[in-house]
Amino acid sequence: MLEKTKMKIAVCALLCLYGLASATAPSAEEGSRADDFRYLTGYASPNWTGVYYQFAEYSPDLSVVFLDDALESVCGTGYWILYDATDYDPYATGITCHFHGVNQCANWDSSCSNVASSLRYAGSPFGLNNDYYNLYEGKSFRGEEFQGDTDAADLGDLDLKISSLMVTGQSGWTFYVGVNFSGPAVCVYADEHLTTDGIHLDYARFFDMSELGLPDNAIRSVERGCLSDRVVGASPPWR
Ligand SMILES: *[C@@H]1O[C@H](CO)[C@@H](O)[C@H](O)[C@H]1NC(C)=O
Ligand SMILES: *[C@@H]1O[C@H](CO)[C@@H](O)[C@H](O)[C@H]1NC(C)=O
Ligand SMILES: [Ca+2]
Ligand SMILES: [Ca+2]
Repeated sequence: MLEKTKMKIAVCALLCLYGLASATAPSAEEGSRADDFRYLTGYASPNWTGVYYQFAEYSPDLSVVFLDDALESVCGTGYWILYDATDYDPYATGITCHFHGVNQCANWDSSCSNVASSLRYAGSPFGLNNDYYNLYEGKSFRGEEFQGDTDAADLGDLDLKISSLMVTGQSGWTFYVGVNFSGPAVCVYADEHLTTDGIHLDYARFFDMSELGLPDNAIRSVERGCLSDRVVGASPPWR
């Protein structure tokens, strides 16, 4: 159970695709330093009340914990994506619901309240702000993923299928439209930088490939580092 009195409740950490959820009142309580454990506690009522479950891993079907279409508020750390359908909603095209923060709480707005049927995080399974990339088959981070923290000369089953992506941490990543690190490419650095009590979360997200200036379903390889003249975001230090 979360120790809510120690939780720094900051400004809105929830974001639906094109709208902010209602922000919570800032709390004056400044607790002890939290660790950088990634979690999302989902609550069945507003203001982080009611039945709840603390997620730490991918959850493709919220009915397993009796919270299908039930979440109205959340508290958490990390970047979490919630989907209307199970299995990360591979076929839909509407909104996905997003939480990003470090020990923050927020209420879902009406477009995301009582909607989520699956959820997962973006970023490294090994550490909150480790260098990592997540490539998604669908727009808005839907469907199957190709993810990693090392070079990938090809994307296996997701070759020529990538339609959205996220990077996390401090490294730049270069995404190529050719296999084996060939062809036109774009380098991406995190361009959003969150900090609470000295815990950092750096990320960049692209809901579709046009935001990166690449064609849809074109990425074929990934290399660590910034190896293209086309750069999105700026290299660290950021703070
Ligand atoms: C949530 O908390 C706010 C601020 O304390 C309060 O105004 C609001 O009525 C609460 N909402 C519910 C549904 O309890
Ligand atoms: C990629 O590189 C590997 C190793 O050099 C090579 O075997 C493979 O044929 C290359 N693939 C393409 C499509 O060029
Ligand atoms: Ca649903
Ligand atoms: Ca695709």
